[in-house]
Amino acid sequence: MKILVTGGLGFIGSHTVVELQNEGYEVVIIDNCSNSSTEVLKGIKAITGKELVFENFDLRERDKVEDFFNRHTDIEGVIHFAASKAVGESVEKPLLYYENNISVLVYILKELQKKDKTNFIFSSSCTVYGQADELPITENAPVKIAESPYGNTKQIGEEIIKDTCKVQPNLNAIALRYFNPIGAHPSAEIGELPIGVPQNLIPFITQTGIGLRKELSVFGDDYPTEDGTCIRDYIHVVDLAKAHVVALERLMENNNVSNYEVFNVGTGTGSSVLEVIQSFEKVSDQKLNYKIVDRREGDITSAYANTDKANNELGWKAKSSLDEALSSAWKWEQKVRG
Ligand code: GDU
Repeated sequence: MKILVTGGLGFIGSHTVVELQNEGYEVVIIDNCSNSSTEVLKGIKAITGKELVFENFDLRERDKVEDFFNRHTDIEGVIHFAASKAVGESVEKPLLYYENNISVLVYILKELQKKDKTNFIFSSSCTVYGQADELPITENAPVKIAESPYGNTKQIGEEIIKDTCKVQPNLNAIALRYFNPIGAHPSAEIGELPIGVPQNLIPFITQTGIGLRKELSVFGDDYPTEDGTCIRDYIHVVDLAKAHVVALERLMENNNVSNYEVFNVGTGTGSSVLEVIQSFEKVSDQKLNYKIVDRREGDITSAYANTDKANNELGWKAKSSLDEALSSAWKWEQKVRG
């Protein structure tokens, strides 16, 4: 069975390609390498030993999207990762985000609606919940007004798919709302490669650990949490990748309750920034340089998932601990820069 993975050279995309190949799926990747490189193909091959098809083009070129689907009529499912994902950049360049994340989604769905039956998985985010009123967060928690164009594209993306599914019974879709993906493949053949100064916590920690950054700034210790730092649900990227494969199976087997469903994908456990630092210090056997600074604008206090729906209906559960995830991130950092 042939699956299209857009953005398949990216952080979550590449790990999902590995899990798909491990389960025997044939994979076609479309990626424009805007935030990745073809080196990732070597990493994937080193893990699975399997071939795949890679096409390097920009999905904003609509004629190329159309041409692609005309050439690959046997695609049975699409996992759509290709998107821009930096919150701050989205505030500076909103139209780039709306074009990359919304126009492209529409182009792909327009091709899929020509098919008799088609399965689609969308990368959504826990950002749609904003600061939820109740923790842990269930899928029924209200979607809050987006804090950034990036967050807005995830909300609008979900709405576009939901509205399309209503009138297109041939479209079978699942949106996965990711919490905070971290870590790397245990082989250290693939991992996260942020360009420039990392905005996210874990790559900043590992780059500080390896000596590339002087110290980590912890953004605020006066939040209403036990140790005063923000709480997030950090999920190992391999666990997250596996969630895509089981979601795809649910669509393929027609086990879905409705033709549009939403699932939280997290561990169900919240960890504070200081707990993450402690875990890193333990697995790397070294002290981390850090200082407490002011809060970062736009950060919410606490977000972690209620994962009952994914556990019960997808039969999926995150397996890796925070220590295991950080240990894999550290192994990857050492391989890349060591
Ligand atoms: N943090 C620091 N120092 C840093 C980086 C992060 O203290 O140098 C803290 C943040 O304040 C936050 C926690 O670490 O409390 C996690 O921050 P990340 O930037 O790693 O993750 P976020 O939860 O802020 O970001 C996630 C996704 C984004 C987007 C965002 C929406 O990674 O893609 O969806 O949620 O709010």
